[in-house]
Amino acid sequence: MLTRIDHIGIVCFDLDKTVEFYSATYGFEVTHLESNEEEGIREAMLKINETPDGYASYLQLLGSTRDDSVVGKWLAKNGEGVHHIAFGTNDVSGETVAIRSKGVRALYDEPRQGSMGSRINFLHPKDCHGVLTELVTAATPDSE
Ligand code: CMX
Ligand code: CO
Repeated sequence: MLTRIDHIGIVCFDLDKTVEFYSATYGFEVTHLESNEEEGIREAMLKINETPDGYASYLQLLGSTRDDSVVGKWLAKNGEGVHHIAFGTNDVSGETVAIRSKGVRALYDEPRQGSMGSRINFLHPKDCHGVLTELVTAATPDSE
């Protein structure tokens, strides 16, 4: 079962300036910062609210450290803006199998490591009416 919006992924040209915008304009606070050199991504997680399933919803602000990263390529083609939506579940593997059986392509055979120790997979945007969709099992309830 998918039980929350885990996060909205937003790609930005300048991560620090965008964090400042979300903080100054809306009062959202960064609860986690992470870099993934392999993926060429820097990210900030801003917690929006706790959710009834014991976890939380976030904005995931994504910056690129390399032009050839997924985020770098997206920026070159589309500029900054909303990049993906992520749904939370207790069982990313089981959900991926169930959704794949409905004819939706998952990008990875097995879940991979996501931010804050989560396990994640992605559903192809072309099979989801134009929305890149991520499935997330968080590491611990309301982890920060
Ligand atoms: N949302 C909607 N559509 C998208 C998309 C997105 N984020 N990214 C690509 N597309 C569409 C493009 O518009 C394009 O459509 P057209 O052929 O009609 O023009 C098509 O998909 C192919 O796009 P592309 O630019 O050639 O991109 P790629 O196929 O190389 O990559 C994807 C697309 C989804 C496979 C790639 O973005 C990917 O592997 N994503 C998963 C990893 C990821 O997004 N990491 C960053 C976030 C990390 C995190 O959340 O933790
Ligand atoms: Co994400």
